[in-house]
Amino acid sequence: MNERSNTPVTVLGLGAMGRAIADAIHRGGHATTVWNRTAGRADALVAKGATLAPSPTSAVEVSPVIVVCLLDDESVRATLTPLAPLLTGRLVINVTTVTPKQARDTAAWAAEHGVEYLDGAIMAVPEMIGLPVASLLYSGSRAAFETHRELLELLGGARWFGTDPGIASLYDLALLGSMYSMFAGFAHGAAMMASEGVPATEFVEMAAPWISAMTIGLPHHAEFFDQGDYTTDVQSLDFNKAAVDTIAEASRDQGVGTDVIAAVQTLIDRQVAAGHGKDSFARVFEGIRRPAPTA
Ligand code: FVH
Repeated sequence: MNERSNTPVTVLGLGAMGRAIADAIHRGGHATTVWNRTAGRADALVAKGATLAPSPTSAVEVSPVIVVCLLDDESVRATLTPLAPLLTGRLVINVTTVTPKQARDTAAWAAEHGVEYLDGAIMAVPEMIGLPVASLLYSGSRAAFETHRELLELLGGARWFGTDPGIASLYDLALLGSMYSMFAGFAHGAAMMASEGVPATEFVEMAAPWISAMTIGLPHHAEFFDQGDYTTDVQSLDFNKAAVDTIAEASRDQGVGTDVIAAVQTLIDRQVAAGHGKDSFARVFEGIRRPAPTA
């Protein structure tokens, strides 16, 4: 089931991402109406043929599909709440970064007002929007996803993760969480090398291929996590504890902060203290999934 390719679309929010989205939708042949709290951000889009609406009300009443790309959940709620009566019978696609709970709450609010709701998460920067390298995750209304798939694919790869409106956002934040930890690990390594005057631009030549090569182990870790059996005859927690403690000691010797590596030490130590030193390093997953109660 496909939408008509010329379905009018309204985009609320013209920050860097909202502008990229509106541009891709307009280039895709949809009559595109845009609104932004602060005037002036629509100029380039209007020059290309998009329509600037003077208010959120006039923006949403002209389109059956409303794409919301604002700063955060608070700005989404502040913008959508007064529009509720007008949104009834329309589809809201919210690609603002929110928590799973916020996505579910907005979906519940939408359902109360007869608004169809699709939550989206953008795994891309604005420059990637419209290219196959952009990946957008969706959850919520399956009918909306299938009906408007062509529209969604104007933005990049589109994948639907289920009717739970929070699951796309959970994937988004889990992926971002993995990424931030990886970048923090790289910053720690770069700080160690900087302590001896090695520039990060030199260190990265070793670090990037090393980190990339190590990702080959992720599926093996994933199997441990899913099975909950961490029995191993290689690279036990005891073995890794020695390595990680040595990294922490070397960091201190070099006058470098241990914040990042200390977090890894804490995770290992918790498992070792519970008697799991012979198990795989992958067992740290258990300490994250079920954190120790705080005093
Ligand atoms: N830019 C990126 O690389 C990332 C990639 C991954 C996903 N994010 C998320 O996309 C949302 C929007 O991001 P953005 O890059 O467009 O953000 P800004 O350029 O800062 O624009 C923010 C827009 O939100 C408007 N806004 C803020 N507060 C309010 C409010 N209370 N009421 C109405 N609108 C509001 C702001 O308007 P203005 O400041 O121009 O008046 C911008 O239109 C975001 O969730 C990212 O996490 C992007």
